[in-house]
Amino acid sequence: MLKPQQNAARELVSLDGIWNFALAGPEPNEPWTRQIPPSLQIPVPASYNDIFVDRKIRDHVGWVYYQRSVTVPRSWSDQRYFIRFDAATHQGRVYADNALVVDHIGGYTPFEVDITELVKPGQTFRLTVAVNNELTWHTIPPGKIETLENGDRKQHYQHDFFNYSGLARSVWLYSVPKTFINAIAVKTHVDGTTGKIDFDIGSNGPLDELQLRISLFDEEGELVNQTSSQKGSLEIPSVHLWQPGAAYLYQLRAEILSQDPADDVVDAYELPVGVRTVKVSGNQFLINGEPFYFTGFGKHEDTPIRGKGHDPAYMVHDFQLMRWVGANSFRTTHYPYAEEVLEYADRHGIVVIDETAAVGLNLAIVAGVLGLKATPTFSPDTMNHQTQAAHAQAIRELVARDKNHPSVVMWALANEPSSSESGVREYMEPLVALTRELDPTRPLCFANENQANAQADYISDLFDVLCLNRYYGWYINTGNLEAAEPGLEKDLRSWQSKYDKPIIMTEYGADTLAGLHAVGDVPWSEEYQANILEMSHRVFDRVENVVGEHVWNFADFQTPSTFIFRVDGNKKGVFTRDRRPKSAVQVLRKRWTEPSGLKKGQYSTRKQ
Ligand code: BDP
Repeated sequence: MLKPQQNAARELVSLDGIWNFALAGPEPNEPWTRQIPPSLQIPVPASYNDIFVDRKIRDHVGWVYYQRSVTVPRSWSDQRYFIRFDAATHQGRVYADNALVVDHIGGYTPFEVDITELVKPGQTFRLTVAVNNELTWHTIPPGKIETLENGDRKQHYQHDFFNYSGLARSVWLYSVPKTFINAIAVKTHVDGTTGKIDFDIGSNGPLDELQLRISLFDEEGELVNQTSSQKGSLEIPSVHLWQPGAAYLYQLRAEILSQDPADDVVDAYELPVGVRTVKVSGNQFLINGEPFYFTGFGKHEDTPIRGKGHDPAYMVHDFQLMRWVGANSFRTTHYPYAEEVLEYADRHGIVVIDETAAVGLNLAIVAGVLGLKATPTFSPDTMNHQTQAAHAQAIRELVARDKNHPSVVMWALANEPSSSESGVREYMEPLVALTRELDPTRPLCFANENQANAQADYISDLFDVLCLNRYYGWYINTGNLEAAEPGLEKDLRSWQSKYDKPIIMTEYGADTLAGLHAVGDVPWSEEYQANILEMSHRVFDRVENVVGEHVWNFADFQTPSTFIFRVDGNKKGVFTRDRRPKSAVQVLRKRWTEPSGLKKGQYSTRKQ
C-alpha cells in the first residue's frame, strides 16, 4: 500500500482537524447510523486519552467513535477514491454512512478502503470510525482485561508505556486514476562505483494499451536512467550512495502513459530511493561495506496532551536534538512510528532499527516487579498460535510499509520476549523465517531482556545481531557502579563468546529526576545518570563485538497508571518530556561528537 501523494494525476485531501467524539455506551447502539452530537470534539491526529479532563476517557477500555462529514469532490467522476488511515490504535472499523467498509487490526500500520462504488462524486457522507484499544493475549502488543466488581473494565499490559489510543496519525481522502500504480518495491545494490536499483511496479489491473515509464532522477533533477518495463533493474554509473549522516536520494518516477494521445500521463508516483547496502559480516555491521557504529536512542512517540499523536514540530525538533547530541540512529521502540518519521530519517541520513509492536511477550517481568507468581508466557491460554498469527500480520504490514526506506537497516521482531522460556523457539522461528522471506536484504534482531542471559537463551542463534537491553547500575547493582562495571562486562562477554555476533546495547540508562543533583552515586540524580552512561561506555569500548549504543530513553515518557513505581512516567530520558536536556546529554555530546569520543566506529561520526 503506497503512501498517498498529490500530483497531476492524483488528489489528496486531508481529513485532519476537529471530529465529533463519543465513548461506546454499555449497550451497542450503532452510533455510526446517526449524527454523533458535538458535545465532545477531538483533534485528529492525537491520542484521545489526555485531551479531556475525564478519567473515564483517559482510562477507557473498548470502543470509541470519531465522526465527521466528508464530501467527495465533484471533479472526481473519472477517478477511484480511497479513505486512508495512517493508524487507528489498536483496531479501526470504518463506516461510510451506515455501511461498514473496512475493519483493521494493528494499531501502528496504515489501512485504506476504496469507496468509489459507495459514494458518488459531489456527495457528502457521514464518516464514522470506531476505534478499539483492547489488548488481549491475541493482540500485538498483548494484554489482559479484568472486569471489576462494579462492572468497569481495566486494561492490564506488560509494556512500560501508556496505552495511548485513538486516531494518532493522519486521515486522508485521495483519488487515483482508474488504472493506477498500487505498489512499488525497490532493492538496491552496489558494485564498485555502479549502483543498481531493482524495482517492481504493481498496478491495480492489466495495463493493456497503456505503457509504463520508469525514470530515475538524481538530486539535481537530471535524468539518470529510464526504462519501460514493469520489473527490472536501473543502473547508476558513478553512484552517489545514501550514507549515514550524508543522505542522498534519487527520485524514482513511475508513470503510466496512454498511447492515444501518445505519452499522456495517466498516473504517476514518485519514490525517493537511497542506494545503500547493509550486511552483517563476522562481528561487524556494515553499511555500504564499511563498519557502522550505532549511536543514539530508543525513543517513544510520546508528547504532552497529544499522547502518541504525530506532531511534525516535535518530530523535527527531536531530530535536531539527536543531531546536536551526535546520535546517528534510533530504534522505533516499541512499535512502527509514523511514516513521516522514516521519510525524515531517509532525507537526513539517520539510521533506523524498525521494530514491530510485539512488546510485552513476557509474563515474568511484571510478575517479578509486583512479586507475583509468573504464568507461562507461551501456552494455549496465554501467547498462543493466535498471538503468533497477529504477530506475523504485524510483521507483514511493517515490511510492506517500510521496505523501501534506506534509513531502515534492520528489523526488530520483538522487544524483550521471554527468550529463555520454553515455547519461545516454536513461537519465534516461523516469524524469523517469514521476515527473511519477505525481506532477504535486511538483518534481523530482537531486543533481549536481562533475565534471559546467554546461557539460558533459546533463540539468539536465529538472529543476525544481538540486541541487549541491560540496566547495570539501575535494576542490577543499584547505586553501585564498582560492581556494575565488571557485571556488565562479564554479561557482554558471555554473549560474545557464545555467539560471536555483533552486539548493540539497545537499552541502558537510569531514571533521573531533572533538577535533582547529588554528590556520590545517588540514584535518580542527574549525576548518577551521567555516571551510569560513562561506566557503560568504558565497557563498550573494551568489548570487541559491541557495534552500537542506544541509550534508554531519548526523552521521559508516560507509563500505565497501574505502574505505581513510576512517578508521572518513566524518567530515563536524557531529555525531559518537554525536551529540556539533563546533565547526561553532555556526556553523550562529548562522546558522540568530539574526535576524542568514540574509541571505535569513527565511521559513525557525521559526514555533513
Ligand atoms: C526495558 C523495556 C522498556 C522499559 C525499560 C525501563 O524494554 O520498554 O521502559 O525497560 O524499565 O525492559 O525503563
